[in-house]
Amino acid sequence: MDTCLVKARPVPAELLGELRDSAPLLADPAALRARMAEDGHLFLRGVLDREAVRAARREVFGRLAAVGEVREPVEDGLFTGTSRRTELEPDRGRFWRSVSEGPLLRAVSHAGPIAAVMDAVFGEPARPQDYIFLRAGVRGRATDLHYDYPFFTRAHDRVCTVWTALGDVPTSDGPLVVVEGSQHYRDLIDPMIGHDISKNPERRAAFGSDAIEFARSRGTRLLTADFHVGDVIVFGMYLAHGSLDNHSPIDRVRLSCDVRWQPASLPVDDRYFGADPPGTTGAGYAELNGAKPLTQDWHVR
Ligand SMILES: O=C(O)CCC(=O)C(=O)O
Repeated sequence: MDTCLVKARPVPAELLGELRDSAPLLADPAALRARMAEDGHLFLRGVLDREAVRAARREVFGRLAAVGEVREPVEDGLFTGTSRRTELEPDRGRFWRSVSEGPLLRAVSHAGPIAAVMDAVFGEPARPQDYIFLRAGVRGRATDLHYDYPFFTRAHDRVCTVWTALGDVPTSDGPLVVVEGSQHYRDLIDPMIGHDISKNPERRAAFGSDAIEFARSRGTRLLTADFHVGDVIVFGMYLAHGSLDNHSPIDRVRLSCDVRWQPASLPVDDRYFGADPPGTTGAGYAELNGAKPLTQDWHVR
């Protein structure tokens, strides 16, 4: 792995680990579920159709190229440093919704191999939320550590996040990072139970300390990997995660999506389902960071 940065500081070697590949366990769903219960996540290398993922990447970056944000050839995902999105697409939410509903993206995020993977993870037929968090992150961007519980457990907690690298995402480009063992941090998890972020937005989901300080204080490690086309990571609502900084030396935009899946037999949270889902706050796709034009002013947050 290349240098991993958090808030522009390298993660010390003793606080860093590599995600272990659980893809071989797909042949044994009981063992797969045991691994999920043990680790709180499953890193699955090469489980998606690589050509389909590349097609999804071209589809999304093609839309960003049309608003002046990404250079040709679009599959390289290089940021131009400027944007004409606001003038060309003044309705941010509508634009982002249309990008998020791209058929080639959906063929990867909501159908194909991932559906069988998630049936195996739950041990019963699974379904994805319609709402998708598509993330195009320029250099300097990162996601603070948090648990997903406050966002997605209004109906129940048998919900998993599937985070998909839409292209290679080496550690220099700021891939997902998880906190090893954080599914056991009762001091953080117990007070979170019943916390619904949209009912109590002033109580932040993110942690106060950055990922390096947090890992050090817990005597644990941050786990990540050089993600390749076709890789996904699946994790539950009780695993702390965030991302590394994107410090791509060539200004490559980190492209990924995350979608929540659940057993099809269980009730759904209406906010994330339907033809035009309202999302966490009710603003639909307009509420997502992805809906904002890419700018060089991104700061790590
Ligand atoms: O992709 C990221 O930067 C963060 C993703 C995340 O928080 C999630 O998938 O729940």
